Amino acid sequence: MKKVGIVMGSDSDLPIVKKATDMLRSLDIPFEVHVYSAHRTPDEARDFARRARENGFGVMIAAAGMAAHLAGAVAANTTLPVIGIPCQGPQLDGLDALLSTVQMPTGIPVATVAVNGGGNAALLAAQILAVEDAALAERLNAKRAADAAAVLAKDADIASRL
Ligand code: RP5
Repeated sequence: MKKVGIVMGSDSDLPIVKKATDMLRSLDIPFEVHVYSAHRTPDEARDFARRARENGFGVMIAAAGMAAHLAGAVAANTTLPVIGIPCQGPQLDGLDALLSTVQMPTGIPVATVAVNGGGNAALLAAQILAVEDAALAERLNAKRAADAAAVLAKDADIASRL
């Protein structure tokens, strides 16, 4: 199976990235994680993206906060699909990172998930890989069914809590 390549701009983004790695692990999807910054280590971020396809990656996830240019910088250097996670920083509630990640120019797309949306980033990566992987698609179907059953259990219980 193709791997998911994950980069974060700082180790301070780790709690958000952990949501993604936990989800990937639960779906038996291999991944590799790095701390590469678009601003502090631009050469390493660029090289990882440029070699990603030949190194066996199928999707990239980039998590960054504040002036969050990492997902765009990765996307500029690969034609693999890139998923951006805007991470909430100390100011502006993550709106800075959201706009920096989502507002990409035509030609260099970044599929941007919600602020701090590590879980959905992993699920979107899984769904991309599942286009060509029937066994993974089955695992995703099973997760959807389990999630729905959990909601219906809450529905059955809600009246007793009022
Ligand atoms: C961004 O700046 C990182 O992705 C992080 O979210 C933010 C702050 O980084 P640190 O100062 O915590 O290393 O590049």
